[in-house]
Amino acid sequence: MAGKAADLDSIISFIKEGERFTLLSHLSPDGDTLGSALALMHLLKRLGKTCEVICPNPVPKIYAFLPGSEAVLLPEDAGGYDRVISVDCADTPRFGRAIRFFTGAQATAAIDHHVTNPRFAGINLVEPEASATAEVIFELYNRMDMPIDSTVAVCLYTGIVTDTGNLSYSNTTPNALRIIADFVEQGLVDISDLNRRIYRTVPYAKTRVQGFVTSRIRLECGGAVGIGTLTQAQMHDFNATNEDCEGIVDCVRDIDCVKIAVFIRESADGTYKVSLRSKFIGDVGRIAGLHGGGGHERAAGYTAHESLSTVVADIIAQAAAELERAEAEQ
Ligand SMILES: [Mn+2]
Repeated sequence: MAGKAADLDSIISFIKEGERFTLLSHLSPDGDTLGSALALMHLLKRLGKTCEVICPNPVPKIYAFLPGSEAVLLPEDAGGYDRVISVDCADTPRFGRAIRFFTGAQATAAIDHHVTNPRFAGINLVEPEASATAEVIFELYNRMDMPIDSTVAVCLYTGIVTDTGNLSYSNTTPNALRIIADFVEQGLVDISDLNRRIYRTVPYAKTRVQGFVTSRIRLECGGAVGIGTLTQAQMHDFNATNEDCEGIVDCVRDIDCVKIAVFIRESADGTYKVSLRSKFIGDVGRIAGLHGGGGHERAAGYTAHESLSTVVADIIAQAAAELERAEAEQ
């Protein structure tokens, strides 16, 4: 049997053999980890299983429309069951303070699509060729002959579109498009309604803080490196939450001359969260790796403990060196 089918069947046995499950979503939850975990929760409940979804952070307001999102628990409100399935988590630090549920479980499984996933669970269904974990959950439904209704389709659709930049990034596979096409054909999702909820429902504070950062972007290396910064004091001025700062790095990336985009945001504890993007050239995962961070060629990040001016100087030097290295390699 092909590896993928065997891994799917291992997860199916894992599900059939258990009665109570804890599903874990990752830190700073996105549409894929939440949509996938909720779609899996609906599957387990239909099989008559007991199931809880735990996320180390509250569900972002923007994802409150996901069917079942009100059931997602913070670690302190959860009991923890004997079987744990992690969803869309590339490694165990992604569990944050929910890690005790994983380490304390009797049996563990992981469903994911990150190529860097070290297969940390007892049973691992990791498909790097899938656009999103939601695509893997879709395969699970199919292999179990479980019908997909509108509730599940909305969860899976959200996972796929949010991980593919609304079906526009290079990880947008024909399979992802086929899944969405089938959902539309069967009348299971209303694309314009979901597009409005996911992409055109922006808090006032987010729009303003984004404008503040983008109006002060600094270009370095002849414009090839773009840098935006935001301190806690500035965030307070705009009443902006961490959630409101999502996506600012993409605005930097989209500037025509920029090859490597950087967004540096101060965290409440005084450290700096550095988000990196590249387009066409330059491996930002390599830069993040120098700082103990993670990610891949086009999107990565790390936490810095130095002063803002040092963090800025370091990243300019490293982005320039990375562009030089990548250009020499071409
Ligand atoms: Mn994902």
